[in-house]
Amino acid sequence: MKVKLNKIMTKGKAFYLAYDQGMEHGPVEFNDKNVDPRYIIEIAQKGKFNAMIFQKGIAEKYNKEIKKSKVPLIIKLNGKTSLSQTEPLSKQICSVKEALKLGAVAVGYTIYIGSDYENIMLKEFDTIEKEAHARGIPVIAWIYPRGKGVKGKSPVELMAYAARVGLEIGADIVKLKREGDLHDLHWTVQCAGKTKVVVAGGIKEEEGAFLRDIRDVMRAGAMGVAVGRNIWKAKNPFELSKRAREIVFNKYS
Ligand code: FBP
Repeated sequence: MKVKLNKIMTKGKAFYLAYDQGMEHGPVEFNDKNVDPRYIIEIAQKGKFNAMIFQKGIAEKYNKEIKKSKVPLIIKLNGKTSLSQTEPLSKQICSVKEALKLGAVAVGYTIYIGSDYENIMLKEFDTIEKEAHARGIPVIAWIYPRGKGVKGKSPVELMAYAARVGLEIGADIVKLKREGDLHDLHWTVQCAGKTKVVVAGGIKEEEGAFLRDIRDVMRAGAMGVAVGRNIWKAKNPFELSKRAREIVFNKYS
Protein backbone atom coordinates (compact mmCIF):
# COMPACT_ATOMS: atom_id res chain seq x y z
CA MET A 1 0.00 0.00 0.00
CA LYS A 2 1.21 3.54 -0.76
CA VAL A 3 2.52 5.29 2.35
CA LYS A 4 0.50 8.44 3.13
CA LEU A 5 3.12 11.06 3.91
CA ASN A 6 0.96 13.98 2.81
CA LYS A 7 -0.87 14.04 6.16
CA ILE A 8 2.34 15.00 7.96
CA MET A 9 3.99 17.37 5.51
CA THR A 10 3.24 20.52 3.52
CA LYS A 11 4.75 20.77 0.04
CA GLY A 12 7.45 18.28 0.97
CA LYS A 13 8.46 20.09 4.18
CA ALA A 14 7.72 19.27 7.79
CA PHE A 15 7.60 21.00 11.15
CA TYR A 16 6.96 18.66 14.09
CA LEU A 17 6.59 19.34 17.79
CA ALA A 18 8.16 16.61 19.95
CA TYR A 19 6.94 15.99 23.51
CA ASP A 20 8.19 12.61 24.68
CA GLN A 21 10.86 14.13 26.93
CA GLY A 22 8.74 13.51 30.05
CA MET A 23 9.51 9.84 29.55
CA GLU A 24 13.04 10.13 28.17
CA HIS A 25 14.35 12.76 30.61
CA GLY A 26 11.70 13.17 33.32
CA PRO A 27 9.86 16.22 34.70
CA VAL A 28 13.18 17.97 35.25
CA GLU A 29 12.58 19.36 31.73
CA PHE A 30 9.30 21.04 32.72
CA ASN A 31 7.97 24.14 34.42
CA ASP A 32 4.44 24.70 35.66
CA LYS A 33 3.26 25.63 32.15
CA ASN A 34 4.84 23.09 29.84
CA VAL A 35 4.23 20.22 32.26
CA ASP A 36 0.64 20.33 31.02
CA PRO A 37 0.13 18.50 27.70
CA ARG A 38 -2.75 20.89 26.94
CA TYR A 39 -0.24 23.74 26.68
CA ILE A 40 1.76 21.71 24.14
CA ILE A 41 -1.37 20.96 22.10
CA GLU A 42 -2.15 24.68 22.07
CA ILE A 43 1.39 25.47 20.84
CA ALA A 44 1.10 22.80 18.14
CA GLN A 45 -2.20 24.23 16.97
CA LYS A 46 -1.38 27.94 17.10
CA GLY A 47 2.14 27.32 15.79
CA LYS A 48 0.70 25.38 12.81
CA PHE A 49 2.90 22.36 13.32
CA ASN A 50 2.48 19.55 10.80
CA ALA A 51 2.19 17.08 13.66
CA MET A 52 2.82 16.63 17.35
CA ILE A 53 4.62 13.63 18.80
CA PHE A 54 3.44 11.94 22.00
CA GLN A 55 3.79 8.66 23.78
CA LYS A 56 0.61 6.59 23.98
CA GLY A 57 -0.35 7.70 27.51
CA ILE A 58 -0.72 11.36 26.59
CA ALA A 59 -2.36 10.39 23.29
CA GLU A 60 -4.95 8.45 25.26
CA LYS A 61 -5.57 10.74 28.25
CA TYR A 62 -5.71 13.93 26.15
CA ASN A 63 -7.40 12.39 23.14
CA LYS A 64 -10.32 14.80 23.26
CA GLU A 65 -8.04 17.87 23.20
CA ILE A 66 -5.84 16.33 20.49
CA LYS A 67 -8.80 15.60 18.23
CA LYS A 68 -10.26 19.07 18.82
CA SER A 69 -6.97 20.72 17.83
CA LYS A 70 -6.98 18.94 14.44
CA VAL A 71 -3.16 18.76 14.60
CA PRO A 72 -2.06 15.37 13.19
CA LEU A 73 -0.73 12.95 15.80
CA ILE A 74 2.44 10.88 15.65
CA ILE A 75 2.83 8.25 18.38
CA LYS A 76 6.23 7.04 19.56
CA LEU A 77 5.97 3.27 19.89
CA ASN A 78 8.99 2.73 22.13
CA GLY A 79 10.63 4.65 24.92
CA LYS A 80 12.84 4.38 27.95
CA THR A 81 13.64 6.45 31.00
CA SER A 82 16.97 8.11 31.76
CA LEU A 83 17.33 5.99 34.89
CA SER A 84 18.37 2.71 33.30
CA GLN A 85 22.14 2.21 33.42
CA THR A 86 22.51 -0.66 30.93
CA GLU A 87 23.52 -0.39 27.28
CA PRO A 88 20.82 1.70 25.56
CA LEU A 89 17.71 -0.31 24.75
CA SER A 90 14.29 1.14 24.02
CA LYS A 91 11.62 -1.53 23.75
CA GLN A 92 8.23 -1.26 22.15
CA ILE A 93 5.46 -0.17 24.53
CA CYS A 94 2.68 0.58 22.05
CA SER A 95 1.53 -1.35 18.98
CA VAL A 96 0.72 0.05 15.54
CA LYS A 97 -2.88 -1.05 16.08
CA GLU A 98 -3.15 0.84 19.40
CA ALA A 99 -1.57 3.94 17.84
CA LEU A 100 -4.07 3.91 14.99
CA LYS A 101 -6.94 3.47 17.41
CA LEU A 102 -5.72 6.58 19.24
CA GLY A 103 -5.77 8.50 15.97
CA ALA A 104 -2.10 8.45 14.94
CA VAL A 105 -1.36 9.19 11.29
CA ALA A 106 2.28 8.08 11.62
CA VAL A 107 4.37 6.16 14.13
CA GLY A 108 7.91 6.61 15.45
CA TYR A 109 10.51 4.31 16.93
CA THR A 110 14.00 4.97 18.36
CA ILE A 111 16.99 2.80 17.43
CA TYR A 112 20.31 3.23 19.22
CA ILE A 113 22.86 2.09 16.66
CA GLY A 114 26.10 1.07 18.34
CA SER A 115 24.34 -0.36 21.40
CA ASP A 116 24.80 -4.04 22.32
CA TYR A 117 21.05 -4.23 21.81
CA GLU A 118 20.78 -2.61 18.37
CA ASN A 119 19.73 -5.96 16.85
CA ILE A 120 16.67 -6.11 19.14
CA MET A 121 15.60 -2.59 18.12
CA LEU A 122 16.28 -3.23 14.42
CA LYS A 123 14.10 -6.34 14.56
CA GLU A 124 11.26 -4.60 16.42
CA PHE A 125 11.42 -1.72 13.97
CA ASP A 126 11.13 -4.12 11.04
CA THR A 127 7.98 -5.72 12.45
CA ILE A 128 6.45 -2.29 13.10
CA GLU A 129 7.37 -1.05 9.64
CA LYS A 130 5.76 -4.06 7.93
CA GLU A 131 2.54 -3.58 9.87
CA ALA A 132 2.44 0.19 9.39
CA HIS A 133 3.25 0.04 5.68
CA ALA A 134 0.59 -2.61 5.12
CA ARG A 135 -1.85 0.08 6.30
CA GLY A 136 -0.21 2.97 4.43
CA ILE A 137 1.11 4.53 7.65
CA PRO A 138 4.52 6.31 7.56
CA VAL A 139 7.25 5.20 9.93
CA ILE A 140 9.76 7.61 11.42
CA ALA A 141 13.01 6.18 12.80
CA TRP A 142 14.77 8.21 15.48
CA ILE A 143 18.30 6.90 14.91
CA TYR A 144 20.72 7.89 17.65
CA PRO A 145 24.25 6.40 17.71
CA ARG A 146 24.88 5.40 21.32
CA GLY A 147 26.46 2.74 23.52
CA LYS A 148 29.75 0.85 23.55
CA GLY A 149 30.05 0.63 19.76
CA VAL A 150 30.28 4.36 19.16
CA LYS A 151 33.00 5.18 21.69
CA GLY A 152 35.81 7.11 20.03
CA LYS A 153 33.99 7.41 16.68
CA SER A 154 33.51 10.72 14.90
CA PRO A 155 30.06 12.27 15.74
CA VAL A 156 29.81 13.66 12.23
CA GLU A 157 30.45 10.27 10.61
CA LEU A 158 27.98 8.70 13.00
CA MET A 159 25.31 11.21 12.00
CA ALA A 160 25.76 10.24 8.32
CA TYR A 161 25.79 6.56 9.29
CA ALA A 162 22.50 7.01 11.17
CA ALA A 163 20.98 8.63 8.06
CA ARG A 164 22.15 5.73 5.90
CA VAL A 165 20.75 3.16 8.30
CA GLY A 166 17.43 4.99 8.02
CA LEU A 167 17.49 4.40 4.26
CA GLU A 168 18.73 0.79 4.51
CA ILE A 169 15.93 -0.21 6.90
CA GLY A 170 13.29 1.50 4.77
CA ALA A 171 12.22 4.27 7.16
CA ASP A 172 10.08 6.92 5.48
CA ILE A 173 11.65 9.59 7.64
CA VAL A 174 14.79 9.46 9.76
CA LYS A 175 15.13 11.76 12.75
CA LEU A 176 18.69 12.67 13.67
CA LYS A 177 20.62 14.79 16.13
CA ARG A 178 22.65 17.50 14.50
CA GLU A 179 26.45 17.35 14.48
CA GLY A 180 29.01 19.37 12.54
CA ASP A 181 28.53 22.11 9.95
CA LEU A 182 26.40 22.71 6.88
CA HIS A 183 28.64 20.52 4.72
CA ASP A 184 28.30 17.62 7.19
CA LEU A 185 24.54 18.04 7.23
CA HIS A 186 24.41 18.09 3.45
CA TRP A 187 26.42 14.87 3.22
CA THR A 188 24.10 13.30 5.80
CA VAL A 189 21.02 14.19 3.75
CA GLN A 190 22.71 12.66 0.68
CA CYS A 191 23.41 9.48 2.66
CA ALA A 192 19.71 9.18 3.51
CA GLY A 193 18.81 9.04 -0.22
CA LYS A 194 15.03 8.90 -0.67
CA THR A 195 14.45 8.59 3.07
CA LYS A 196 13.52 12.05 4.29
CA VAL A 197 15.51 13.69 7.08
CA VAL A 198 14.22 15.66 10.06
CA VAL A 199 16.54 17.04 12.70
CA ALA A 200 15.95 17.25 16.46
CA GLY A 201 16.22 20.54 18.33
CA GLY A 202 18.41 19.50 21.26
CA ILE A 203 18.83 21.29 24.57
CA LYS A 204 17.38 24.77 24.90
CA GLU A 205 19.64 27.37 23.31
CA GLU A 206 19.45 31.06 22.62
CA GLU A 207 16.63 31.72 20.13
CA GLY A 208 18.82 33.26 17.42
CA ALA A 209 21.13 30.22 17.47
CA PHE A 210 18.13 27.87 17.36
CA LEU A 211 16.73 29.64 14.28
CA ARG A 212 20.14 29.62 12.59
CA ASP A 213 20.37 25.89 13.20
CA ILE A 214 17.01 25.39 11.51
CA ARG A 215 18.17 27.45 8.53
CA ASP A 216 21.26 25.22 8.18
CA VAL A 217 19.17 22.09 8.38
CA MET A 218 16.87 23.32 5.61
CA ARG A 219 19.74 24.57 3.46
CA ALA A 220 21.30 21.13 3.71
CA GLY A 221 18.22 19.67 2.04
CA ALA A 222 16.46 18.18 5.05
CA MET A 223 12.70 17.80 5.02
CA GLY A 224 12.37 19.71 8.25
CA VAL A 225 12.72 19.63 12.00
CA ALA A 226 11.15 17.73 14.90
CA VAL A 227 11.81 20.01 17.82
CA GLY A 228 10.72 20.04 21.42
CA ARG A 229 12.51 21.80 24.25
CA ASN A 230 13.60 24.81 22.20
CA ILE A 231 9.96 25.58 21.48
CA TRP A 232 7.98 24.67 24.57
CA LYS A 233 10.63 26.03 26.94
CA ALA A 234 10.62 29.38 25.14
CA LYS A 235 9.19 32.45 26.84
CA ASN A 236 6.85 32.97 23.90
CA PRO A 237 6.59 29.64 22.08
CA PHE A 238 3.84 30.96 19.81
CA GLU A 239 6.02 33.73 18.40
CA LEU A 240 9.08 31.47 18.15
CA SER A 241 7.09 28.76 16.38
CA LYS A 242 5.96 31.32 13.83
CA ARG A 243 9.54 32.39 13.12
CA ALA A 244 10.83 28.81 12.99
CA ARG A 245 7.99 27.80 10.70
CA GLU A 246 8.75 30.64 8.28
CA ILE A 247 12.31 29.37 7.98
CA VAL A 248 11.27 25.76 7.39
CA PHE A 249 8.78 26.72 4.70
CA ASN A 250 10.28 29.81 3.07
CA LYS A 251 13.19 31.71 4.38
CA TYR A 252 16.19 29.45 4.40
CA SER A 253 17.95 30.11 1.12
P1 FBP B 1 14.40 17.98 21.51
O1 FBP B 1 14.07 18.81 20.28
O2 FBP B 1 13.82 18.54 22.76
O3 FBP B 1 15.87 17.70 21.58
O4 FBP B 1 13.65 16.59 21.30
C1 FBP B 1 14.07 15.66 20.34
C2 FBP B 1 14.13 14.27 20.92
O5 FBP B 1 14.42 13.33 19.93
C3 FBP B 1 12.86 13.86 21.65
O6 FBP B 1 11.92 13.31 20.78
C4 FBP B 1 13.38 12.91 22.66
O7 FBP B 1 12.63 12.87 23.83
C5 FBP B 1 14.72 13.47 23.00
O8 FBP B 1 15.16 14.20 21.88
C6 FBP B 1 15.67 12.38 23.38
O9 FBP B 1 16.90 12.94 23.64
P2 FBP B 1 18.09 12.08 24.25
O10 FBP B 1 17.94 10.68 23.73
O11 FBP B 1 19.31 12.76 23.75
O12 FBP B 1 17.96 12.12 25.72
